[in-house]
Amino acid sequence: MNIKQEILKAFHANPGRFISGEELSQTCGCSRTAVWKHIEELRQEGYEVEAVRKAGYRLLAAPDRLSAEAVIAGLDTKRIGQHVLAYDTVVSTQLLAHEAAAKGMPEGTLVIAEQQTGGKGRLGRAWHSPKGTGIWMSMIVRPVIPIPKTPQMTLLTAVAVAKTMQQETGVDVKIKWPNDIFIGGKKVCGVLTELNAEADRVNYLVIGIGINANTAAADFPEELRDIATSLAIESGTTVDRVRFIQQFCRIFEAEYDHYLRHGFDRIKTEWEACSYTIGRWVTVKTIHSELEGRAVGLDEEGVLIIEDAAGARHKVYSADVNYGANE
Ligand code: BTX
Repeated sequence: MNIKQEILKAFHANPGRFISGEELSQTCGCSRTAVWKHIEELRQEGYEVEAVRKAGYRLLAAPDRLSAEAVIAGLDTKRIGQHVLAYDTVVSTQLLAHEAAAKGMPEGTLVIAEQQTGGKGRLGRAWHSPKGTGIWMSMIVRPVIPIPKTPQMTLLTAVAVAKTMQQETGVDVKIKWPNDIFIGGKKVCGVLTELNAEADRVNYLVIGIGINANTAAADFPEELRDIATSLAIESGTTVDRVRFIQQFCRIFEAEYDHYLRHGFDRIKTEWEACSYTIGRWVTVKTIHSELEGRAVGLDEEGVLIIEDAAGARHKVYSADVNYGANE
């Protein structure tokens, strides 16, 4: 048993309340001295724990650090987030999540880091991931769905992130097809879905989520200053990153379970409701061609439908979308 984990869980289950050393030692199945030793360790890690004779211990404040224990302690999900691999500095959480998935880590495993030195965007682009300000995480999922449906998981993830942002900060967010989340025309989050599959079977997906949570304007490099923003800049308050991840796990799991049972319909409706793309005049660039037209909606599979000037409808599976000058 991870004693520190159990102590934190007990604190979360009893917010603001003192828990006696005796009670903690029973919950954790260890001696009161061992409880005391692990509380000392938590203090070293930045947790503020008050100790009062006869009353016991109570948690006053947790550090702003993404540890596995902190994320798991307040989590009320069945599988999403129940396994967390937390790091300080990594090249990319995507790489580590692929390794973990290949070793058999279960569905819902999260790989999170305080900083990425080689954060990946789509098509070889880079994702700026400065230390301690963002949520840089990759999630392993193993949906039993046909391979052509896997892009729906990107749309599902974007809906879950958008809902979490709205719930936690109240800001009005929009999703740009397929994978970006915007606030007031600036990017606050990107989603990168990578697939590992055999001929006709999904082995697993690694869904990478990069969220500018508490990034200050000055933390963005020159080239991103006009196009990127953060939740803190837009809402004026610091985001509790641990709580945000826990809420995201809860919302994602509910959407995902519904999707696995009932299909894509609900995601389609929710996605369209907060879409930045639908109704706009766009230029769509695929590897093979370029197309201009109005984005009119998603089809029932999650494919973007563009209507060109002549009224012909085109299906777009994977592409970069740019907006017209007046859009
Ligand atoms: P994307 O290719 O749609 O977006 C990348 C583009 O976004 C860059 O070319 C740049 O213009 C801009 N950009 C880069 N960094 C930022 C930032 N911090 N905020 C706003 N705009 C930025 C989107 O790719 C998918 C990104 C996924 C990132 C996550 S983080 C955890 C996981 N690990 C990893 O290496 N990638 C994913």
